[in-house]
Amino acid sequence: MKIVMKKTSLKKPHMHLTRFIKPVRRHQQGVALLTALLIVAFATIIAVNIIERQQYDVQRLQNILLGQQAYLFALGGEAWAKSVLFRDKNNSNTSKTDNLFEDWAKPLPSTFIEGGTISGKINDLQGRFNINNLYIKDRNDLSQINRLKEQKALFERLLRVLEISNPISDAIIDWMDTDADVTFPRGAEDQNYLEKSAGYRAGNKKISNITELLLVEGITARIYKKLEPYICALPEQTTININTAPAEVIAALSDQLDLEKAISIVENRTSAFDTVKKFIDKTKGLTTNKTSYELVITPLIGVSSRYFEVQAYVQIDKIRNNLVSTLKRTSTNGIETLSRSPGMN
Ligand SMILES: [Ca+2]
Ligand SMILES: [Ca+2]
Repeated sequence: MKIVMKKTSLKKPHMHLTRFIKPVRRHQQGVALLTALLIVAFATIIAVNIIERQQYDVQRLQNILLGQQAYLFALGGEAWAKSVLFRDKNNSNTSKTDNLFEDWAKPLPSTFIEGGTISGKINDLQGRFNINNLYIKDRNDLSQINRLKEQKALFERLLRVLEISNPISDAIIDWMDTDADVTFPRGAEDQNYLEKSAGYRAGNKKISNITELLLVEGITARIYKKLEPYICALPEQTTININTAPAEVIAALSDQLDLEKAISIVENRTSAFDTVKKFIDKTKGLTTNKTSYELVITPLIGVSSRYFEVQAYVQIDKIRNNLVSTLKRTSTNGIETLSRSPGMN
């Protein structure tokens, strides 16, 4: 028996399927290509972001390193100042007085350093009024009361010279004294400060940085700006060095002086006064009552200084570092750093 296999044709339906499948596959391939392109595009965007971020991080790191380098150079400037002041005090020709003809008073001109420049200068802080001279520890101590009276009168004369009409001295005294009793008539204590929208209390201790004065009742930014070049905040009572004080401070030393007379004193300061007496002898001709002039001015002045300020300016690339340091001469003629702060330029 012959089995006849019936030929079945698969060709026809297969061809039909192919015709059907081909457009679908092309469509899928198109989608896959688009997806791949999108992934590449996204990956590129992410990669670009990462690179940009890395570049930003690298730049930031570079700036931090340059900033640290600039700060170290500024500390070098401070060390330079210390060595100049040390030499001054340990040389018999320059140790007796501190005056503007000495080496320390000559600014350090802009000098090249690796990658930039450094410049700096030393200012005598005792050429200014020390705001902590208005600090009184014990109001029962007559000598402290008398000293405060003299210093308050000096400060109020300085306010007049600077044309500051707000009576702010009582509020400064109250800010620093340890009690909470309001000084008559213009004082201010805790109750004045607690009433403010962001209330705070009086410092009730010596001022460590003159910017603190901006918290004191009656001291506006305008008043502070006028006062700032002529005041300092030192940890102990100090006299004013008549060899370095500007005319405004000299004018405030006595009621019998004024800015015009003080300018002539400063302009004629062609060499150092090595004693307070020599300064008084030279200037008393400008006054009407020589005895009272001498009496008032003697406890207020001196011819040398223990406190100095160093300003160091460093520029490396686009990075700038300004450092202001307060230096103190120790009793053994050494120099120590009392404080450091970023300076303005
Ligand atoms: Ca000196
Ligand atoms: Ca007080």
